Amino acid sequence: MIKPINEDVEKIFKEKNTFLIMAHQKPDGDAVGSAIALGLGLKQLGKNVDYYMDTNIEKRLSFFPEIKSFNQDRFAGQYDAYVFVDCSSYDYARKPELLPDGPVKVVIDHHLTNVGYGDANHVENTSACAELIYRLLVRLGVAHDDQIAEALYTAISTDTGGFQYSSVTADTFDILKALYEHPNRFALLADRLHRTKGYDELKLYGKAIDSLTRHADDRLAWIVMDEATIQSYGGMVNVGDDVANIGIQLEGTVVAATVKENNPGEYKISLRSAEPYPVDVSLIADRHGGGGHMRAAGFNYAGDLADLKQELVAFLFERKAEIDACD
Ligand SMILES: [Mn+2]
Repeated sequence: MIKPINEDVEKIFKEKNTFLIMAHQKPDGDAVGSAIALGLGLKQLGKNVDYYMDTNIEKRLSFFPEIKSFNQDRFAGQYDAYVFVDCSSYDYARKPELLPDGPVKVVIDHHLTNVGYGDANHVENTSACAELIYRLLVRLGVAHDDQIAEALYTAISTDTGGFQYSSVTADTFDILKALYEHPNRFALLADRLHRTKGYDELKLYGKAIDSLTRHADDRLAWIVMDEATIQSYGGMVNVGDDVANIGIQLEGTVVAATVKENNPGEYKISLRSAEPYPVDVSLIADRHGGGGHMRAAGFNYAGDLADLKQELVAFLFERKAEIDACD
């Protein structure tokens, strides 16, 4: 049984005709896949769609033909609605500098830190934003063609580490079941999304592992990829989202922090927390203006890395009793 979607949100997609779709900065698989699945679905219904999206997308996600139509502004000045997918806050959205008032703002997201910054919002704790997009498309009567199915698969697969995280539910698999009804290339997609890496990318992962240190009685795994290293192996385009999952593989780790220096002194911090420990890393991300979930969160940071490390160590020691009780 596929669950419904917020009625106000559904109504806007039924009644309006021209949409600008946006997502968070540095879009991941869920952001790209959700935006594309929604865009293609709306186009199938004869609606007009533009995307305003970062095009600096990881290589493994760059195969969607629809990416070529990002940032074309074909309907600029005529939008009925602005749509934000997979974007936990308005500040974190990648949006035109000037977003004229008038169009209704719709937010579809699965981050519980999302306060609902739209005029109509559907925020629900699903494994990926794409679960909500799937449900919306069903409500709108969109037939899931191969491209839409691949976009949804990509989104859910990347946000759940290949359907492994605790965020995965029976609902997730109901959706997958429907996607698998189509002739599919999901095995090939899974390979591309989770295994295949370029030479530079794989070497960069090696550098990330080299930089790994442990703190807080080995409860914190700390990885730093500095700008020079990233640049010498092909730049940020080679830093896949899953680099953030390296530290959490280390036995005994409760929190893994991965520091990526985008520009000198400017960092993107990715946090992960391990099962079964009751540690919510979105609390840390929230303090720094970012967002996310209990097990995966992120934020931008421009301060001293030693201070950040100390903050994480303190965060873990505050929870020491609860953590030790889980061993
Ligand atoms: Mn997501």
